[in-house]
Amino acid sequence: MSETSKAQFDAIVIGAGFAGMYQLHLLRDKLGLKVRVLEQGSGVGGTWYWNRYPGARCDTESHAYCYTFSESLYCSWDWSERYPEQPEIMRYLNFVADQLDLKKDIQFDTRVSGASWDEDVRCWRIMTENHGEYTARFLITAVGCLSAANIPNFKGLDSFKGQWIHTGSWPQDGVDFSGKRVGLIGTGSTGVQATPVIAKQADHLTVFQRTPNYSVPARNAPLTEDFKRSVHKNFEEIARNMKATTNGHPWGVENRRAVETSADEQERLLEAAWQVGGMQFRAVFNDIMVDEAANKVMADFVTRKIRETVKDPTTAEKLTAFDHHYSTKRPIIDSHYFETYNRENVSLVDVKEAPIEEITPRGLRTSDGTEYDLDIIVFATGYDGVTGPLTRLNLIGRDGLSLGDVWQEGPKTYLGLQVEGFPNLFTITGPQSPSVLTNMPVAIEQHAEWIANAITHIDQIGASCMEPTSTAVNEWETQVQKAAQATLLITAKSSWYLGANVPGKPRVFLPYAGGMARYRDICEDVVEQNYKGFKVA
Ligand code: NA7
Repeated sequence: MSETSKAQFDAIVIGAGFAGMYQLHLLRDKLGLKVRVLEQGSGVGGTWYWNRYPGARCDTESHAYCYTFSESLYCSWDWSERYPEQPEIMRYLNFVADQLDLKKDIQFDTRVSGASWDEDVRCWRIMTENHGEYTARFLITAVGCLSAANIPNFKGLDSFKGQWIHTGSWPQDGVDFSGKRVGLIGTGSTGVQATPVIAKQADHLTVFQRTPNYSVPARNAPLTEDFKRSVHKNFEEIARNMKATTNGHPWGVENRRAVETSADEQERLLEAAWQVGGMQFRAVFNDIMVDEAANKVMADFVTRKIRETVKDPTTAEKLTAFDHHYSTKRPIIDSHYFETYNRENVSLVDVKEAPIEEITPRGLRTSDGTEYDLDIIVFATGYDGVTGPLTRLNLIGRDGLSLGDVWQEGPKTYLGLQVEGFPNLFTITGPQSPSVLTNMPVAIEQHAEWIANAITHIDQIGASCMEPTSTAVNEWETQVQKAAQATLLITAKSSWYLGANVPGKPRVFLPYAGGMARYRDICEDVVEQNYKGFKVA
């Protein structure tokens, strides 16, 4: 094969995490296409490959944070803990890649620098930084929703004499915190996970908090042999439930309204759910995301628990000065986060009151003039979520239009799967799909299967291109905004779901909030109506 023909593929997939691996399997092994996955990292794992920070762990229970397309694959893996830690997820994904013989078609250490649609030959030209150019009829992004780091543009960062790290690109060899004065900026899921672990190693840890977050105990624990056997035995039921629920988890929300429950009963139910811990805590009542009075029941309960846990009243006050309703920002579960503030070597600084003004050679200074001497600064400052990983790919569609330009005022897609003017581009868990509001592997499997079926359809009818119509895109945007407006999610003005964490990003609700089960039905209905809303030419 010549160098040129080697670089021609039916499909190029960008990213070798959960999404890219399954898409490769479907397109190569089920459809018989010539596929290549381009992956920036040196191994599979996607977001998990980079997120190696201390305490990195999934918030979905392990028996639901995995593929369910194959019972034999599901039953040939045993998880060790209730929530899988990053190294265990990496072992799982490597196991899957080996079982399905995926690695031979993944090109590692390959960063995509751009891609453009060539209308004359109806294919995508994909450029890489270090491995030349590829062409493919189909381009599928499997780049994750939280892979483009948000590093605030603090004045003086270059002058810092110590070490600074963003949690999403953690050094492979780890970071030694022993004897160090550590500053951690950010108290989202990442900061909340990292704080207790770093606190145990560091000489002193200062947490810089802009917005406090509600969090519920994860109650992580090793899994018993009985539990491991039972999930294998009940595979079908677990997989069926995950497909049927709004959130893609194997548990549903109770059919019970907080506002119709007596105060004593509310307390009893919440206390029991608090003891069980985890994301299910939200499932005690079905009105907390739509009714402010119901939501307040949860918010008050969690606030009281935090105040009971944190001994210093000033710190407790700062940790509970919430600016949003319970669970309207990404819900968090933790392992001894609030207890950590009772340690002598941990302090909390409110940077809403006095924002970080400058990073200095010795640490950082806040606007009230206080200087903090630090050896290491950890940026747990999150991501340019959902749209960032796509706009940073430099995708150019028909007529030289860039995705960044088309999405200047917020993402415009059809079903979060395709963008008008970008034929044959498919975006797994793209904006305006349920993605981050659901258990990701469930959303990923549904998208990858839908895309494989769409490609089969295109080939079966002898077409060459597929893209959405403007009408379908506009109607979907209305549905996405309506779904968000029907919930309290839209009220959390500091949420990254709305792009609020990235300066200059348009404030538009990014995921589809109508629920995974309903979304799946919509996608199936579109297919039944002969790919309604898509132009297949
Ligand atoms: P998040 O949830 O976006 O959290 C980032 C945190 O960093 C959050 O507390 C931010 O405060 C804070 N932040 C961001 N910029 C600044 C500046 N300039 N100054 C001070 N503090 C800042 O990201 P995570 O990595 O924790 O979690 C991402 C997802 O990964 C998570 O939702 C799960 O899906 C897994 P803010 O709230 O914006 O005021």
